[in-house]
Amino acid sequence: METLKLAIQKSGRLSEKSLELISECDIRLTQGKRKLISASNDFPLQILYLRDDDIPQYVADGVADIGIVGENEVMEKAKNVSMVRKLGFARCRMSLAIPQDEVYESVQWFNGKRIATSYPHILKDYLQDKNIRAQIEQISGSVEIAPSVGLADSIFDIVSSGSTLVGNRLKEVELVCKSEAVIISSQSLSKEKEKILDDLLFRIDTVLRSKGNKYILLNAPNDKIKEITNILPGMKSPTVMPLFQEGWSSMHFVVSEKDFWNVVDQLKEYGAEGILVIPIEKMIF
Ligand code: PRT
Ligand code: ZN
Repeated sequence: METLKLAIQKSGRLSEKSLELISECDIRLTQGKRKLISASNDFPLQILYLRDDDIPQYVADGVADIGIVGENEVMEKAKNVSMVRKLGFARCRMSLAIPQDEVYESVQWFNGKRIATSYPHILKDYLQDKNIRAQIEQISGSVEIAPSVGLADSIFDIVSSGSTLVGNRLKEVELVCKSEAVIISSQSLSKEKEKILDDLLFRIDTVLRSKGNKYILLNAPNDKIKEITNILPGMKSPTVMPLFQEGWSSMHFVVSEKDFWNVVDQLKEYGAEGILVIPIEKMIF
């Protein structure tokens, strides 16, 4: 029996969520002694702990079969790997930023300027696309201090809350691309490994689907059941059960997180009572 090798980040922003996802798929890991590798007794999966920058290469070379990594690393390394799932965590954007007191009108500002970054390939493609000639200064960390120490005029880096930029008196002027954690896969998996990957993706999909949804239980006056059903987006038919108290029923249904507050406000207007909101562990279709 073959084992699928999954590379995840050893320690950093992606590590905890990557392990959490595996655990939510009900795959329990036996810890490797020095935490370089761990395996599972209940699913044919082995975990390799690596630096995130190395994951695309390891997957492209087949040392790992699949990996969880930021799209930014995949785009930068442009390896022969397939992106098989977006995972919805570690969301960030990749942006150009310049000193706060600079006047900025258009991307033409960057003509003839020096831009510090750890992502030279993504930046080069972007500049080429915009017809900008600039000098790329590749540095591996603390990109945001480059302008203040005179190493560059501007930076191209990952932005999340924006507070790092503000702390370094920089302003974000162009959003180049967005990124989130993704699963990448080698393009030459054996039939057996493909099957394991399909099984894993099936579990991951049920987890991801459930994350976006809530299960709602409530009591409603019978004469409002129709109205309540009409405000539930995409809901064909909620479960309705009579309560002991005459004229009232219990309704059960699933609602997506994005519609949730909107729906709750309307439910109250229709006289719904005892509204219970329950997280869903898995959703299987
Ligand atoms: O050691 P290893 O090489 O494995 O880790 P690393 O230090 O290279 O990566 P790590 O753990 O910092 O980030 C891993 C991945 O998380 C990145 O490749 C992105 O896909 C994603 N991610 C999400 C981020 C951020 N958000 C983020 N905010 N990666 C880095 N940052 C940094 C950014 O570089 C900047 O310095 O945080 C700062 C900006 O944050 P704000 O909130 O101040 O805007
Ligand atoms: Zn890294």
